[in-house]
Amino acid sequence: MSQKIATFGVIGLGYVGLPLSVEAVRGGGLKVIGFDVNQGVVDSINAGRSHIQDITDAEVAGLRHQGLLEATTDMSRLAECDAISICVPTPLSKTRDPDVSYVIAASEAVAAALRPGQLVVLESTTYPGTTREVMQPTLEAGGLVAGKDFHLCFSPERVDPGNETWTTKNTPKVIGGITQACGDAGAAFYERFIDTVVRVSSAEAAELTKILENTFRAVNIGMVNEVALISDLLGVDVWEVIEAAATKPFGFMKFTPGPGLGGHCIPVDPHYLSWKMRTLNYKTRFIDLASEINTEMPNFVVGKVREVLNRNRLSVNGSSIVLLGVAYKKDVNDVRESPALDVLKLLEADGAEVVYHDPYVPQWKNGGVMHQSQALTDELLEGADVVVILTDHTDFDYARIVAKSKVLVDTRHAAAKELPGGGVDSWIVKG
Ligand code: SAJ
Repeated sequence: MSQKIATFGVIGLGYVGLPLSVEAVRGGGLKVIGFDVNQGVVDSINAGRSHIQDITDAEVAGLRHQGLLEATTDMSRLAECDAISICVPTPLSKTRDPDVSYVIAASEAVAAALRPGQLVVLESTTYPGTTREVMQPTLEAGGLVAGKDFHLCFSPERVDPGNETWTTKNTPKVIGGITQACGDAGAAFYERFIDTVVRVSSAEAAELTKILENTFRAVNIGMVNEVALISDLLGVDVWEVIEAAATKPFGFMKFTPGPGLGGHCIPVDPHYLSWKMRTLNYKTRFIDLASEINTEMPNFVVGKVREVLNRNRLSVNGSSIVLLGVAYKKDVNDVRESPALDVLKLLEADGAEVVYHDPYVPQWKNGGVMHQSQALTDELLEGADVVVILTDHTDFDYARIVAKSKVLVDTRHAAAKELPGGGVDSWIVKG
């Protein structure tokens, strides 16, 4: 059946869906119809432009020119697709519970167009059970049966934004079906354009695999952030300790402390598992503790700003602070869940006058206020009471930042190499 698949539908043309679409055309000889509710995204792709950092305009324009990629908001055209992947957001609600409304909306659109022989795959990170408990009933409502009339699988996305080494094509792809026949069909399909397909026995196993991957990161980042808090109390340089531990050639994996946990994956996905386990009366202690420590880090960073202002007999109130980097991690333009949001709010709550510079984020809407990235002039650095490095973008000129800043707090250990003698402590580089 997988060889008969000629037209591939991708719902959600974001950092997962657009690269998946491009790879399916390039490697799988497929024609792709991309579906998105955002007319601007659809128009941009149909005009041969990419709104995603990892895909160039030329790649989109080339596929458009060959007539192998088109985008639409018309969900009825899902009937034209032999295979459909759902790559929509799975955020947390305001009450920090899973919000699977986008998955449900996409499932309902697929159900309305479902026909025998189609393959449907959910890629959005979600709690174990979503595919079988939420998607399957929605898709079977019209009388077709999963594993018999159509196939239904879960296959987690593993896109690492900005990672040029590991791409959609060469990152191993895990997949599990509602039935074995579903898994067979899904694996055979992805094998047409993804180098390595890893088959697991069920949709639940695939869903939990992804949550394990991201929980592993959240918990280890939480652990290393706690080591940073401990080192600060002990007067030990946490960066020195981590570098030394990382010399161990086995049994250790390096994670680094920072201003907190950002992105729309790592701070979010483990809470999908916590929520699911609460429904089974189980408390996911590691996830909850890691979250407690990670969400403490912005406050710790602001404490360092207060500390260095105090050393200079200045109050936070009325001080001028420059944040360098507001994206959630280096070399990306995404500010979702960025710890910079929390640092800004805490400093402004104390009356500080805060501006930012981030070449990846020309403007930044925060709390209804639109902030503009300031040009990184000598005057900006020299005029600040405190400069705070929040995101260690590769192309920052750290030597200049150290030279021109009177007082510098570095939350990423990015500028330390410019001060061989070391700073005041692991965080206050100049003060
Ligand atoms: N962070 C630290 N210390 C670390 C590593 C990361 O503070 O040692 C912070 C980062 O600054 C960032 C957050 O954690 O704010 C998350 O960073 P991340 O490196 O986990 O990257 P994400 O969220 O962009 O994407 C991750 C993917 N990244 C890596 O594996 C390196 C991957 O786990 C998933 O494919 C992706 O989440 C996803 O979509 O689930």
